[in-house]
Amino acid sequence: MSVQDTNEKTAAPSRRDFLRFSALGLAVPIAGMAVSACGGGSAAEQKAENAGNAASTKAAASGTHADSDHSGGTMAANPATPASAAEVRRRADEMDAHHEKGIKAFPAKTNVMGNQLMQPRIVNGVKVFELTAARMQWETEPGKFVEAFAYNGQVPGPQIRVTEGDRVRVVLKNNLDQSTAIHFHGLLVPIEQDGVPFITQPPVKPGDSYTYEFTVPNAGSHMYHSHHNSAEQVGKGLLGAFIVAPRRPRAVERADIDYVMILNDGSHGYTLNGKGFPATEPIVAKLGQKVRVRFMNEGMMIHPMHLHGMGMKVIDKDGYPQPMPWMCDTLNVAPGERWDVIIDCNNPGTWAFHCHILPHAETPNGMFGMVTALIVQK
Ligand SMILES: [Cu+2]
Repeated sequence: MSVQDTNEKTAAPSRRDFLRFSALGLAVPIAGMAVSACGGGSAAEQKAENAGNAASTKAAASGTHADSDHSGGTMAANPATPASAAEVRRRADEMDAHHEKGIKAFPAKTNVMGNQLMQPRIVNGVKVFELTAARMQWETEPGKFVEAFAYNGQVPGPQIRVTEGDRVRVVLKNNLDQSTAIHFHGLLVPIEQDGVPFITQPPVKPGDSYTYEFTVPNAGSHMYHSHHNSAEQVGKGLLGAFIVAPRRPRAVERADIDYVMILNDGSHGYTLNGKGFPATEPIVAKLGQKVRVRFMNEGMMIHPMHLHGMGMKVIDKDGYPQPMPWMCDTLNVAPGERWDVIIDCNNPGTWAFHCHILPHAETPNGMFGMVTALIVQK
């Protein structure tokens, strides 16, 4: 998928409005104003402006605008002449109304949430998790459905939580129309349980099942995901959290709330736990509580996650304790990485919590994608 394709999906509202303005002739009045306001200008100036207007019109007609990557880069079309104060105010009000609508809708309801804690079946002391991979339509934000590959009808798949030393069995049923396999990302399992087709096992064909079983070797925030046609399969939702509690927790990891935040950026757009703002889930804590956030990046891009109002104490990287915990307010989470942080909720309020690559979080029409909030209640 090209950058332009991604942009058209995620930034559709702004593009639509751009086209709508054009359709209503609002781009033309800008051009008209430019000419009349510059009536006293030189012929050369007018010619330059007309060329600019022609470029804008051409961009509108082709459905693109020059700053299509939202980089803030230099080529965005600008009106040649300032609009009237009333027109500026009208446009500002219109833009602000879009922003306000998004904020007011948060947290917006969608039909199913992913990443739900899964209770295993216990069979002779073994914790058994059954995962069925199948296609479905997934609602990333109200009314926006995308083609998904999901485990047990959830994106991300069900959240697995076990303890170091547990015996675990994962039974994969493949109801997809392509082969698949599960890799346990971060778990130091024996080679035959590593889930990589043609390296450690045959692919699991459509209609077939495959059983993984191992004794959970290492604590930490790990993941499970497809390791077959993975750009498509993981991008479309075959992923989940595999959290291993240590036998002996450290004092530094004590927390009142333990929250998993899985980042993704495939064909579903920019998502936190399978949802885009305003359908993302706020984290709610009481003043004085400690929140552990386990960031996991299942996407293909880096996402610097930024929290307003409070710092984050980084305690673990990929399940490995940091020799010395350290503080930050923006934490870069690269593909495949897991970072565990502790937030001391000492500042009441509803704090924005978002990816700081701004085109992953906001368009001219308001916030979207990788945005949520940490709500600290008094
Ligand atoms: Cu991002």
